[in-house]
Amino acid sequence: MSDNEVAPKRKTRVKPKLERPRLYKVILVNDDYTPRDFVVMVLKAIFRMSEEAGYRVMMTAHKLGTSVVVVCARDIAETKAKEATDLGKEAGFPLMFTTEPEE
Ligand code: TYC
Repeated sequence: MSDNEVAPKRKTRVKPKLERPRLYKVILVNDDYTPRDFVVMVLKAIFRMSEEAGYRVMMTAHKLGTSVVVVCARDIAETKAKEATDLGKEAGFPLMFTTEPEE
């Protein structure tokens, strides 16, 4: 385009559509071996839960099989799930935290 030409005006607006990033659930999975106190300790240490909140989440997983611990950004969910699972592994327990996208 030479200097004295004018760029044609757009007829439609270009609006960049930024999808909101999906949130992820960290899920605590029950097992028959990890002591209850240890599960609560991990919930307090990794997820900054109070004793009461940790106990409630632990008992929900104990009774129902799984319990949602927290909902957050994917990278944080995956990092925390791994840190928490690793604490169990280091202590010789099969404690498991998984992640899944929220609906
Ligand atoms: N079921 C375990 C027990 O009876 C306790 C436990 C609860 C383990 C929740 C894991 O995600 C869990 N010792």
